[in-house]
Amino acid sequence: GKELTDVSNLVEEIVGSEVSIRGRVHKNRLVGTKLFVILRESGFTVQCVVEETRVGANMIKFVKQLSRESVVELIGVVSHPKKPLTGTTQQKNVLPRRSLLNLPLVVEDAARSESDIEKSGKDGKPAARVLQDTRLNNRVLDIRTPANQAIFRIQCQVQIDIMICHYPNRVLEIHTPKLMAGSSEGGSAVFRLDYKGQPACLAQSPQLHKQMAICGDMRRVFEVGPVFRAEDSFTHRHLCEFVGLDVEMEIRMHYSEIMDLVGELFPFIFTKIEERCPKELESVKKQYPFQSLKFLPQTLRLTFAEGIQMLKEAGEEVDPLGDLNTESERKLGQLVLEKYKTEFYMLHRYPLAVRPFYTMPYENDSNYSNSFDVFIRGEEIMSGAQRIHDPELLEKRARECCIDVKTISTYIDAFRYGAPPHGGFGVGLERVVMLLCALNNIRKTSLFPRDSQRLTP
Ligand code: ATP
Ligand code: AMO
Repeated sequence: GKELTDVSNLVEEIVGSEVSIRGRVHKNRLVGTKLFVILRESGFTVQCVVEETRVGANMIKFVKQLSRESVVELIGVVSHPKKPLTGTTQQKNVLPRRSLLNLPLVVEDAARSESDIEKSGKDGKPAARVLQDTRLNNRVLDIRTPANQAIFRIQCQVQIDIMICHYPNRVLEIHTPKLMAGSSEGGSAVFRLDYKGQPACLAQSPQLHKQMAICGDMRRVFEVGPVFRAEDSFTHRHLCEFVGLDVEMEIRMHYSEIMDLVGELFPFIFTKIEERCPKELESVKKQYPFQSLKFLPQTLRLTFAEGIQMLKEAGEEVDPLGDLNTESERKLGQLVLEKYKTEFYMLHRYPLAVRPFYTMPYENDSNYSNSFDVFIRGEEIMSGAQRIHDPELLEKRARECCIDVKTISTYIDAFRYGAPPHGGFGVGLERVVMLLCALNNIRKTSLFPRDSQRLTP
């Protein structure tokens, strides 16, 4: 058969030519003897005008009874509409030919989709009010909406851009085990399981193994992979399984080298997304309006103490050696935006007490540490730090943090044969996309989300 043309490619240049398209029946309306079928493909829509004089009465009868969401394939001529169209993304008509209007490939249970997901607003876009749970229960149908098609294209582009940055810089992509003998980030949020009679955990992070790769002289490594956290509570930004983007690297002089990398990587990603995904950003904005992210070419870096000072001056009560709660983080995000005109910044030199055991204490004041968090629109997307590379100190810190040292003895041993100074960071992909598009819930950026209540679909 004829090669398929994407609906998004039905543009001015091909008016008058014959195309073959495949899509879903988005809407189906009979006016006189003409059927107006809006066909949707990957979030783009086009009007197909099915005329009895061209296709015959039987075909009209057949097309009329097609349920919404059925997949059809047809061949027709692209033409200009008489009046500007309002209900479609493409300003073109397709006029199907009699002999080549194919039978539907699949007829879906459209009744369900119609009642649950596609209760359309006026211009044919799905109502935003449909409950999140209903959407997630019917995720396959939900993914078909233009905004969701766009979200996952943006997510893919973020990942591509990270790869583009890493590969030429000789950062090695690695794959670490997800089945572990012990936890790496602290005990409570870990999934425990039985590993053929041995107690085991699902990896809470590639942390221990990415550091061991550095001990194995791999110099600079990164990993993109699943991360498991047995989060108890149900929040807008915590999943029980998410995609972690992790980096670990040798440090030459100072842990700021890690922040330099982050400071370059993210402005690059933000710029590339705007360049490569303009249609997708538009699509998301149409469904969930948001302002483009404000960021500086030179990423802003504040110390934790400076952040605390700003919050205090604004009348907030904060513990200078404690962690910031979600509200304080948001508030600081606002203050930073007002003062520095950026919604992307780093906060570093956190109090040691609130960081994981492997974090390097600050050499001049052991109340603090060589660590940082990174924020988009006042919410955390990343944690990073220099790591302890002295095995005695590492073991001491693990004990102080109540880690069962037996379960990580092979990790601590890795440092006994000489280890270079090093550090790295971990980012959550779903959080980056959620905050880039200012979405209110991380479930919107997870294809099949897993949270404290959801294990299906
Ligand atoms: P991570 O745990 O990965 O460092 P996070 O975003 O979960 O990242 P935390 O450092 O755990 O951040 O916590 C920061 C703040 O977020 C906490 O002080 C708390 O207010 C809030 N928070 C964290 N986890 C939860 C949760 N499961 N439920 C509700 N609030 C939480
Ligand atoms: P941390 O625990 O801060 O650090 O996790 C790093 C980043 O992962 C994301 N994230 C989550 N995303 C969705 N749901 C969750 N439950 C969740 N928990 C965390 C966040 C967070 O900033 N080993 C260190 C990283 C390092 O130092 O290299 C770590 O795991 O975006």
